[in-house]
Amino acid sequence: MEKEKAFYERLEGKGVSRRDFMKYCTFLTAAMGLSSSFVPKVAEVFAAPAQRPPVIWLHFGECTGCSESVLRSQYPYVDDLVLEILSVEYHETIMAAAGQQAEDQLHAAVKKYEGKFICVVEGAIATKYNGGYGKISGRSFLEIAKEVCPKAAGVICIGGCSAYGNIPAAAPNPGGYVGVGEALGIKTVNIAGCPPNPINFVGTVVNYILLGKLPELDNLGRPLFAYGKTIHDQCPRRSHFENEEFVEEFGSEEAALGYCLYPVGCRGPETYNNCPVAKFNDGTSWPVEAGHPCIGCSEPGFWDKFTPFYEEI
Ligand code: FSX
Ligand code: SF4
Ligand code: F3S
Repeated sequence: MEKEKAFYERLEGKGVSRRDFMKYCTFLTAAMGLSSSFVPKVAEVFAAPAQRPPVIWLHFGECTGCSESVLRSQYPYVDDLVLEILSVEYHETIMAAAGQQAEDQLHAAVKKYEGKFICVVEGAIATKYNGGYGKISGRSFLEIAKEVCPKAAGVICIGGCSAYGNIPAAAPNPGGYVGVGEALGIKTVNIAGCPPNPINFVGTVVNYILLGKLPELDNLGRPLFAYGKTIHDQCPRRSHFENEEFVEEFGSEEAALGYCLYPVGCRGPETYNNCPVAKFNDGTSWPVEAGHPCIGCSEPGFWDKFTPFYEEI
């Protein structure tokens, strides 16, 4: 009770009402594919966490857009919520320590929480030339990943780079960049997207805390609650050429189809993600709604597989 009271006071101090918070929990519960009866339990995970899993968050070859996406862009308070439910022991972008101090913190955290921590990885790993194309503090990404990941209770790849190689692995890829699973020969939970939707990461973590297990995954390691359907299956623009009323309104099937971005290279029919429902920036919009074709950012093989962009393939 005390914990919960202090939590709501902290939220209010940041200008977030209890109502806003419950709205967020309702949205998150639905996005996780759980029934509304779970809303109070989801709220409790944040307000009075029974446990806060320790997290070691590694950065390899990437743009840090994934951290930005989780920590800033959605609800203004989502960063605080992430920090409420997770005990982030190491995260290069947000930690105060630097240099040797940061290195020491990493080693100490791995030792202290061995077998218990969640390893969140952002970014791809260079595998050629002994991992020589990507190093931190004199050690290759490959060396660091080999040391840290096997000691974790589970590895969550946040973003397409750590999941499948993504942009760092785009041709000609001289460093031999690949995703973490491929580099280490391990199974990872893949929160795909470039960047992924923060709700898909938070939903995965809340699922782990609430139900004691990771969510069900597809054969590419992506949580089914978020990546179970294609963009096209959920796209409002689709209705324009499949709905008789729209066709009538537009005058012809061809004109109604003109509203769809397929002719300018939309990869929605082959891309699995929940963007049309989850949206970005506090539910403001998502690429196709903003007039830009989906470029397939949550699929393995992105970027190369979907270029040249803006052309029908
Ligand atoms: Fe990759 Fe994330 Fe794209 Fe960037 O760190 S998925 S380049 S948005 O930031 O890894
Ligand atoms: Fe499908 Fe893209 Fe057209 Fe939407 S815009 S209906 S996702 S092809
Ligand atoms: Fe990516 Fe397509 Fe969504 S480009 S952000 S999966 S609409």
